[in-house]
Amino acid sequence: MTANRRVCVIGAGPCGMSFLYHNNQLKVAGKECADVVCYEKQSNWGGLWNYTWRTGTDEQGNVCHGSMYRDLWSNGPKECLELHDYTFDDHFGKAIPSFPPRAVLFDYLQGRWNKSNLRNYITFNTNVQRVTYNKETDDFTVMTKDLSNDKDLPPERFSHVIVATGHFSVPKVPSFEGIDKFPGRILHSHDFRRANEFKGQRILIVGSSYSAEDIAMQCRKMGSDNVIISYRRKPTNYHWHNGIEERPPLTRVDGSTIHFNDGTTADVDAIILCTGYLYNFPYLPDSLRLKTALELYPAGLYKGTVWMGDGNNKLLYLGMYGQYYSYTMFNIQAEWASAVVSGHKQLPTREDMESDIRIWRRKQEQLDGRFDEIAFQSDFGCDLAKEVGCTYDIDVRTLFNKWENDKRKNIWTYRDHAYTSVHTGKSGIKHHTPWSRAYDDSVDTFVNQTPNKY
Ligand code: FAD
Ligand code: NA7
Repeated sequence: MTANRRVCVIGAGPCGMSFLYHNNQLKVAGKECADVVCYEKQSNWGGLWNYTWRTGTDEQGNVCHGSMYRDLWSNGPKECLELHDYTFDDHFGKAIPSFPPRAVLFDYLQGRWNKSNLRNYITFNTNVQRVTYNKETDDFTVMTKDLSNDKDLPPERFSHVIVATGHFSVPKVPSFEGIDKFPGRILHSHDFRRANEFKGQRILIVGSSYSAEDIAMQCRKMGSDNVIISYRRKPTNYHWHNGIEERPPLTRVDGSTIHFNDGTTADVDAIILCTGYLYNFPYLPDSLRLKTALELYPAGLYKGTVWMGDGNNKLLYLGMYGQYYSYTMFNIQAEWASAVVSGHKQLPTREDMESDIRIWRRKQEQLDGRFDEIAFQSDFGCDLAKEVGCTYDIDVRTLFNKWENDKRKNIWTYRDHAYTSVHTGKSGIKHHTPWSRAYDDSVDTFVNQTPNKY
């Protein structure tokens, strides 16, 4: 039963797919649901999890979406992103270790999507070029392009638009004095594809967040000579050893010599800018466009979702926060969004929505460090869960706290720990090879626990 709602979902990554999943669940249950079309510019679903070797532009000459690299393993325990209605045991039929490689997580996601035949809702190789809100008719016009045939398609009208195009694809690239004369390779983490390329080299990593710590370890693991991580405002404060060290902000580059603001210098062969990403929605006009830095609760979105600018509450964003929680948060947010879109959940008055945003953003201002941030995002997830009358436990802050503590104890071994699923009560098994010596990231080697091939 469709509820006279025609919804355009932009992007078939984990967020867009979560929306398709929940709308389909309503349909299967015989409840009112929306008529949904999802446009995906790539030829497959999965968003960032759909690995590409390409950098720069894709096969059609558009900005390459992918930012993941070979040998990328989950940076959080799988038990923190496990879906209650489709556990890892359900998918693989057996216990697996807690920190899977990218391909294993992609396989898991696809299992749930295939089970509900969600591919049917997606129009692939189709780029959303422009979205406009029509005040008179209170709906949206969406302009798309068939990328395979280089052809603009006729405009389509929709009652709602769901923005699910991610925010880790357009690199934020700062400049530094003298960097233009640096003789070695300079790249942003968005274009990092394989650490082997940097074997035997001395590497400078700029930035101190997730990409910085993981790419530093990847490079050392694959044989880089040594790695320096240079922070701007906050050091990672992990106990770096084994060829990785942390230094303060870099002040200038002089040939291959890097100068840091404590007066020290270092000679390096390559610079990897792990300096984060820009939110980028080139298909949205200013009145519909979220403009923010990376935050846990960006301004202008009720429940992190409903756009408070133009669009009469019918433009919704998914996944636009900094992400401790990922799949489970996308899932609950999409469940909430599909309830709103299909009319099962009414929005409060505008004043109440604004006041709710203010409360969350005030709480966000008080946060001090990662444990606080984990608690904040857990509360946000629980709030959405309460809104949709969710009966399972979405709150895995205890697991996230353990994870953060494991990293603080030893950053090199945090991926070797096992965690217990809140849904099955079972623990992940120990992997046959410690992460620092595991060179084969294939599904077969990981899931079937066959020993290292290399
Ligand atoms: P995306 O995955 O980015 O998907 C967005 C989709 O929108 C893409 O398919 C894209 O092609 C499509 N699209 C974009 N523009 C258009 C357009 N104009 N028209 C049509 N389609 C369009 N999360 C974890 O949980 N664990 C991890 O270990 C982890 N590691 C990460 C490592 C890296 C290097 C990065 C960058 C992120 C990592 N993440 C990780 C976080 C990741 O952001 C989420 O897991 C997830 O991919 C976000 O899903 P999304 O749907 O919001 O966005
Ligand atoms: P993040 O988390 O946005 O981090 C960006 C880092 O880059 C952060 O440490 C910033 O320091 C630093 N940064 C930003 N601008 C500069 C300049 N100008 N100079 C020096 N350092 C700078 O991005 P990531 O890529 O690490 O993570 C994004 C996702 O990818 C995440 O979900 C992971 O799972 C993988 P700051 O603290 O702002 O001073």
